[in-house]
Amino acid sequence: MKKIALITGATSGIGKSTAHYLADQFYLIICGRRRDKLEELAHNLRTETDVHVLSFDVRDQRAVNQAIESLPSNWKDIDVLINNAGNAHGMDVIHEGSTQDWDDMIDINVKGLLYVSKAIIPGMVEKKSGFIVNIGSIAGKEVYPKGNVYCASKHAVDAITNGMRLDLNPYGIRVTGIHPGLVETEFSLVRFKGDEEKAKQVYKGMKPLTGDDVADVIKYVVTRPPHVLLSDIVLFPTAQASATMVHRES
Ligand code: NDP
Ligand code: 8X3
Repeated sequence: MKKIALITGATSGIGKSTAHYLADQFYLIICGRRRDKLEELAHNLRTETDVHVLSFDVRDQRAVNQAIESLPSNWKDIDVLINNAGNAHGMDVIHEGSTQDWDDMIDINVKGLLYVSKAIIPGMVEKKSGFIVNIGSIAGKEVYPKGNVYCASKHAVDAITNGMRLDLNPYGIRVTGIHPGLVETEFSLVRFKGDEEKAKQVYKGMKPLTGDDVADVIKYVVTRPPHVLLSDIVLFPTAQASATMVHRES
């Protein structure tokens, strides 16, 4: 029988690709705010696996708990948690940043990840098994100009990931941090508040990763034998050597 994987941020980008990549080996709980996109994805995935849709905002702890508690009994035994929901909001020097953007990034990328984890990890502890994959970023390993609060939120994800691995070690729960560089998804469109031209510039003259590239690595990580743990992975497109060094053809 297949195990159950829950993916946050499955309505687009890395999360959506991950749902497609995991469908042959897992039953899937797909999460996000945009229910129409989740229903469409579920419809497409159901040719391959069983799918349960949960629509909630990770910022709202009550909604997170209600969603997880609402799972039918045959969906409650979650084996794999992919904490992927998140975004950058804005890209400004620190003295010009919007406090709303700061709140959004801390509330979604950090507190949202914690709320979802708190709702699911106790079940893993009880059965002494489970797998958690936290999607960090190269922004969680380095800080780049105007990245300030987004980088802080992803450094927090890195620290939380390492803390989870320590605390959950006695329970046989594996915890992996995956830290991608440039991936072309809705990410830059969200960061630049719908400005398509600005979003396109981010990937100009280089070949970025796709959501599928990251999903492929996630699938590899979560399908290793039970005694094997890839703890921390930085994943770049070939044209990228660091957060700030990207080779571009002009
Ligand atoms: P997308 O914008 O394509 O996807 C973001 C996902 O997060 C969407 O499914 C969105 O769903 C969900 N999400 C955002 N806010 C909330 C919220 N408040 N509550 C619930 N779900 C939410 O971007 P990516 O696929 O690129 O991003 C996925 C992860 O990868 C993020 O954590 C991002 O920081 C990280 N990352 C991205 C990189 C890149 O270059 N693209 C590089 C490194 C890391 P919905 O809007 O429907 O709620
Ligand atoms: C997304 C990658 O370089 O835009 O986390 O921060 S970057």
